Amino acid sequence: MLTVYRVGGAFNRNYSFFAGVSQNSQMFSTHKKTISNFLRNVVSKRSSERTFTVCVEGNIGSGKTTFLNNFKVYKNTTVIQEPVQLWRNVAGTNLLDLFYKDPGRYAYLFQSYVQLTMVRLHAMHTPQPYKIMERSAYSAKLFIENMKRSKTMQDVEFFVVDEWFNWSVQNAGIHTDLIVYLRTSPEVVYKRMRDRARKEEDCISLEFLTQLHQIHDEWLLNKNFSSLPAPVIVLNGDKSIEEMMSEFNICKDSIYSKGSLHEMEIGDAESQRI
Ligand code: TTP
Ligand code: MG
Repeated sequence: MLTVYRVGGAFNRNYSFFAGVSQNSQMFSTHKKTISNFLRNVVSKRSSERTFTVCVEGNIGSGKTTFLNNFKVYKNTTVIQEPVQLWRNVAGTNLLDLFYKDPGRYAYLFQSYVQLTMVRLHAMHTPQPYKIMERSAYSAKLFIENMKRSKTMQDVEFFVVDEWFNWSVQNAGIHTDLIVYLRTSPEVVYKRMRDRARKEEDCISLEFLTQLHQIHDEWLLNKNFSSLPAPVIVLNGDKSIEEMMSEFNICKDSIYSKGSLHEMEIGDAESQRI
């Protein structure tokens, strides 16, 4: 059964910490405690029952795969990268490529498959106590919402994929304990995407990335898109790979030490946050 954590008042107060709103020292110290307590609560409650699942979300090119790679050295953790390779070879067909070449024709088919592969990864039994995933079935929903808004997908196609999504959430053992949102600016991810040059993504425009950015923000920052399945940590994904290491360390420590963040680490990182 799905356990839904809603982000309540306590975590909303934390958000100002993550957003880097300037704090006086007293407030800052209160936030440190709140975050520690909050994460300790969430992590210990979930990990005592079953695998603790963290989903890393963010725009195309926000650095999700790189962020996940850092977890690979930990033997108590299963790292599940997004199955882009599967989408590129569906019974010998590159569905990702077909989708970008003819979105009107292939969006529904592509998103159906994306959703199936994501649900399978959620449902996959992993022996380790921690499971870190690139994206989730939830964020695949952001893409279909964007396709509906841009009329790439017909309303009825959206309806069917969305029904599958709703059914899966209720019945397919999908759960998330914590979401890490690598929040980026569209211009930064546009440049990264051009630099990495994944061939199927040649046609992606800055406008498209801006739409996806907005919808990620609606969901994970403004919390007015659809209900959140778990608490959210927002990190500044615009930073360089080297700078992201300090962000990673905070996440890692708070997850593995069941939420007990060390004061020094929080203090160090605060000034760098968005
Ligand atoms: P992302 O899921 O954003 O993965 P990424 O590897 O590009 O991100 P990062 O650099 O942060 O690791 O996108 C993979 C591709 O799949 C991209 O072209 C967008 C597309 N996609 C959809 O079209 N629909 C979906 O539902 C999802 C999840 C991805
Ligand atoms: Mg990736």
